[in-house]
Amino acid sequence: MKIKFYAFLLFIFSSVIYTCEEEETQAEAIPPRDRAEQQLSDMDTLQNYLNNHYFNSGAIEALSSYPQISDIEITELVEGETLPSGTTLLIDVVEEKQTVFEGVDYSYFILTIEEGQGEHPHFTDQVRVNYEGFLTNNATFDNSVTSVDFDLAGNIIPGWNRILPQFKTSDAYVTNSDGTVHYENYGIGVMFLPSGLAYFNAPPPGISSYSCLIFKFELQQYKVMDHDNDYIPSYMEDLDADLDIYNDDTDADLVSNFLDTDDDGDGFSTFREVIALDLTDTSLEGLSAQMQAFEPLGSDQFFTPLITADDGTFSITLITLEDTNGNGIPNYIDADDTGTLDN
Ligand SMILES: [Ca+2]
Ligand SMILES: [Ca+2]
Ligand SMILES: [Ca+2]
Ligand SMILES: [Ca+2]
Repeated sequence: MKIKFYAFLLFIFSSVIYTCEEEETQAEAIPPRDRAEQQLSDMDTLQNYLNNHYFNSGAIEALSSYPQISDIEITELVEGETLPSGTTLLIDVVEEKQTVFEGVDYSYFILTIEEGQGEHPHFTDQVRVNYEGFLTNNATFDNSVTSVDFDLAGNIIPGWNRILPQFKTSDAYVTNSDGTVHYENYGIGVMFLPSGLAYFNAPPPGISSYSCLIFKFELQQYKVMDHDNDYIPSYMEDLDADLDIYNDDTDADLVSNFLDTDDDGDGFSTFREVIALDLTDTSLEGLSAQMQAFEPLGSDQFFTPLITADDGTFSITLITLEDTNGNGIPNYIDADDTGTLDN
């Protein structure tokens, strides 16, 4: 069992990746375009771009150090020009993927430089990334100067929380003497998004409505998020597994489960309706040994994210979901079932 130590508490949120509710309200005066029709048009735009641009595949392969987004150079293939040696036309290397958003079938494209050797974040986790965003005319509209943290469960463009979990984080990083962190073996790639998986009709200033967006990105770290601190990680609160955590509301109290501390509305807090066993140790190795004693975990068990206390001790909690009446629904989302309530 490998323990991930997420050492950073400073959250730097960039404004651009988040969609803006206020602008969406203002934009209601003009009805948004039909999503399915816009997707057809955007696929033309993206395919055209991928057919007319290449990247420096040979130079990246020849790098002596781990690739960074600044190493990825995408260049337009001018009409009549032959493909330069050591380059690859984007359409020949990208993967086309599908997803559903707002009930509409979407396709998008990914160029994988390296998948990464750490772990896959969940679609509701916090991620630390470096990125550069640009338009299909290759004009850059945003980029991170240093690594930034994003809550994928926040008001983020839907392309991000679908694509970043397909990559892995870094498995090796060191903190330099000046406090900066050097990462290795992270996931690195480029995503090509139709407007429907980006800002659609409500972009921030500097981006036109219905713009297809392209992002180079490095996925450095992640942290499992439990937004309501009820022991159930937010990705598990997407009960219908549709990548939307806002439409899951077991007790229909208009508070989505990932923000609801009593998910089934039975008057008992969710954290009391599961069995929680705290494990603590002064070393990561010691904690890891304690955790291994419980392996393999049952399908109804999981560990919460690691917590490092001010005094340097490490702790983690083993959660077991109880289903007292055996109806297949864990107690915390079964209003007829409370279980032991032992914490
Ligand atoms: Ca939760
Ligand atoms: Ca859902
Ligand atoms: Ca909850
Ligand atoms: Ca409850």
